[in-house]
Amino acid sequence: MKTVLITGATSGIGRAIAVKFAEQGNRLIISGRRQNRLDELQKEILSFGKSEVKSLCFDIRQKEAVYAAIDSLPKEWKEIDILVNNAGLASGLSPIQEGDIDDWEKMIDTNIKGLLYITRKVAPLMIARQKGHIINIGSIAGKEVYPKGNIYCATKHAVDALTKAMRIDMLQDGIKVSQIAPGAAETEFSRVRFHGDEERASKVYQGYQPLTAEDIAETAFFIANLPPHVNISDLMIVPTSQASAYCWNKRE
Ligand code: NDP
Ligand code: 8X3
Repeated sequence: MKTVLITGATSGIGRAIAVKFAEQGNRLIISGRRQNRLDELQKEILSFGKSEVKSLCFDIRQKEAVYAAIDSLPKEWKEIDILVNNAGLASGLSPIQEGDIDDWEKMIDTNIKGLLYITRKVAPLMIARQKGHIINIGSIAGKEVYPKGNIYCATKHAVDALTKAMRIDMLQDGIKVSQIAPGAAETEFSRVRFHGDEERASKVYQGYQPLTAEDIAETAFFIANLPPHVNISDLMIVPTSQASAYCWNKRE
């Protein structure tokens, strides 16, 4: 039984990863800001009867809250084997000259700074045990830039760079660091990007079959369960209908 900490487990990809690891009998630490969603997921995981679970409710943008949450874990729960850095969002889709600064700060604070806060707190726990695996959820937007994607793409390019940096810095400590870079997956992602506009969000997934959160959970589980001498450093997963960040085969 491994101890797996997943950020952004209240929805989409993070939730699917939590369910997958719980079904396979791992010990889960789930986190996010929505306590009701954490409660509901905790209940579901416990109903499998295979797993233990703790939930930590915090905003990953708040360094003190992140640190306090990890400090609050009992000693044996601090032996985190796998950290899945998944919490993240896009907010808005505008040309840079018209961008909303609040949207920009939300993305930078969550996708870069939040990921760094929790990594800074958890990595030393792994290093102390000379054991651990960090899986960062990047994006195809961390490999390419598309029209109006500007700041979101920049934050995911930062995740791409930080994944490489973490792997180098923790190489001597035997810590695995991997990135999964998905293309379009149907989750709450577009609803959040378009500030709750359901109609606009649903159009993003029309005319082709997007990835599901479960597709990415399967990938994360595969990466996490390879032999000790094998690390998938970087894995891009896209819908068959998506060839690049802006090249699609869509039915009208
Ligand atoms: P969802 O919106 O469904 O899930 C996002 C998760 O992140 C939620 O659990 C949310 O929890 C959490 N989160 C957001 N902001 C914060 C915060 N400030 N503090 C703590 N948790 C936060 O989207 P996805 O599942 O699609 O996104 C998961 C990751 O996958 C993101 O990093 C995203 O960039 C990436 N990704 C998504 C793709 C897609 O097409 N869907 C493709 C490529 C990458 P809560 O609101 O409860 O805090
Ligand atoms: C999410 C995928 O293409 O909307 O990272 O940026 S995309």
